[in-house]
Amino acid sequence: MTGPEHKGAPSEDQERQPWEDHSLRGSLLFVEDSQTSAAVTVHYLEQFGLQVRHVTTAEQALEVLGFEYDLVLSDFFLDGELTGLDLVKRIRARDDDLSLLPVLMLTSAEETDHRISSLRAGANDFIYKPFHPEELYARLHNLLSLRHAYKKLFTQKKAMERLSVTDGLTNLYNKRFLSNEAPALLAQSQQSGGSLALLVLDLDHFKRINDTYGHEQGDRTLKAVARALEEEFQEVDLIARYGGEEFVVVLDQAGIEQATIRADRLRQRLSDLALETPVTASVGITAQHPGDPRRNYAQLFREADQALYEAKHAGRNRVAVWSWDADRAEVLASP
Ligand code: GH3
Ligand code: MG
Ligand code: MG
Ligand code: MG
Repeated sequence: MTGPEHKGAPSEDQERQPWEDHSLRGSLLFVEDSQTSAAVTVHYLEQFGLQVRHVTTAEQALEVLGFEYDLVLSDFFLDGELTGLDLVKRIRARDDDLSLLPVLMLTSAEETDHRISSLRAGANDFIYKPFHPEELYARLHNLLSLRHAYKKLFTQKKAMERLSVTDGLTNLYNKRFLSNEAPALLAQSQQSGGSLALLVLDLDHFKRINDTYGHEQGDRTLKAVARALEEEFQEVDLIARYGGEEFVVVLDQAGIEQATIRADRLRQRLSDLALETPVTASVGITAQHPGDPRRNYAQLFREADQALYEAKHAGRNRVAVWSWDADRAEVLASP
């Protein structure tokens, strides 16, 4: 397949060329208004092993641009209002990670100004038309290698970020995340005039489970409790394992009555778990009401913790609620 714009195209009886071995990986958005030039280029790109989406204008390219692409290959002059240069500028101006997509520009050898302006606008590289397929292959290979390395690092970074905020045993958020996030949630809730409730939960006589059935059974119990928490508080963004057998739930948009009902349902859920080693929990609750910005997160936490202490003291397996009026916790009727 030969064309006026392409040098070095292989003929039927020639040996396979190195660029024909389908060794490139990736998905490419190809912007070219000339149909003949596009047909030849797409042929090569597919031989390289790439998945290709071909459009003829920058406008279309911007419309379909998405995270599935690894690279944009664009002609400089295009049908439509926008040029390849405009396309680069718009990609680089995005406020998401698509702004980092590699762009390879197709220009003619005489278009020095366009080449310079494209590079200055953020194009990563350019290639002259007519191009030799091996040169196109080499330039794409370089850009895609960097792209794949970047994506791998990005995935690893995300995994590390996730690990740094979660608890390894239960997969719930950890104390560090809670300490950063809960005050922010409280501030947001205060600004928007909403309510927010805080639950602190501690398993009862958990040490006995470890002592009697072993640490591994204790771990399985902790995981089962974590799943029960996730099921009861499905819509909640912040459920954390605060310590060994202590958990915290931040209930956004909930007042004290609602939080109390939910806590009692959770208690019920735990007793319904039918675990090899049954477990109960004591829960302390407090809440921030709209128009009551007096208490900060640390104060709320102290109140919930004090309520938890009262629940333990009153015999465990129960819920206690902080009362502002009495300035102490009130234990709900025993189960
Ligand atoms: P109380 O009702 O007063 O809360 O009694 P408790 O036995 O639950 O309280 P205590 O704080 O004395 O014991 C908590 C136990 O939780 C002690 C510790 O061995 C256990 N624990 C903490 N983290 C883990 C863990 O990751 N796995 C297991 N299996 N046990 C843990
Ligand atoms: Mg063109
Ligand atoms: Mg404890
Ligand atoms: Mg305990």
